[in-house]
Amino acid sequence: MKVKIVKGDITEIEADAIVNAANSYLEHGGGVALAIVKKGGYIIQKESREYVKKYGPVPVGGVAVTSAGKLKAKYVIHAVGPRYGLEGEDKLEEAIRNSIRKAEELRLTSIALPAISTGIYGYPYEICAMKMAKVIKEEYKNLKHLNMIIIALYSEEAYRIFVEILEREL
Ligand code: AR6
Repeated sequence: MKVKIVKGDITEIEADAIVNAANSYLEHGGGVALAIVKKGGYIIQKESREYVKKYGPVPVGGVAVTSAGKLKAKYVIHAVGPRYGLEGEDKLEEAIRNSIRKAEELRLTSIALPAISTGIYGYPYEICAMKMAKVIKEEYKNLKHLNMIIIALYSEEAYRIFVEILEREL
């Protein structure tokens, strides 16, 4: 199992699945979510609405899968992170864990994750990085298909904090 930390735009990454930092209604209005729909195409928003219509809103900590439209990835795994101050860190851990488990369930070999909840939802990068490290340490033994986890950080600051924490914790 390889863990790669990269600085840049997650929509450019070649991985079987990319994870979106979504809200429960899968309305992709800002941040990574908007970037994914802009580049992948409206099909991602359309399938997201169909999902919510069929199954209801995705709970905080939960995930939903759509196709990836024009992106290089095969799937988008929409993970609903918690809002800082409103929903707890346990939900951030759950969102990360469910993303990785879903990719494994789909028999994918690679997944790219953004720093879920650290933009519009306000979580500090440190908490997200610690949760990523914890989940990876706990899950990697159970992974048969997934052999590459890419963490994509948009800002220099996020990149620096994630490298420091993951190098220490993994
Ligand atoms: N590639 C990688 N990381 C990115 C990109 C990108 N293209 N764009 C932003 N980031 P956010 P959240 C970073 O706000 O906090 C949306 O409206 C960003 O710097 O996308 O979970 C959804 O629809 C930050 O570190 O997600 C929800 O309503 C991280 O990605 C809500 O925002 C996450 O920021 C979710 O908020």
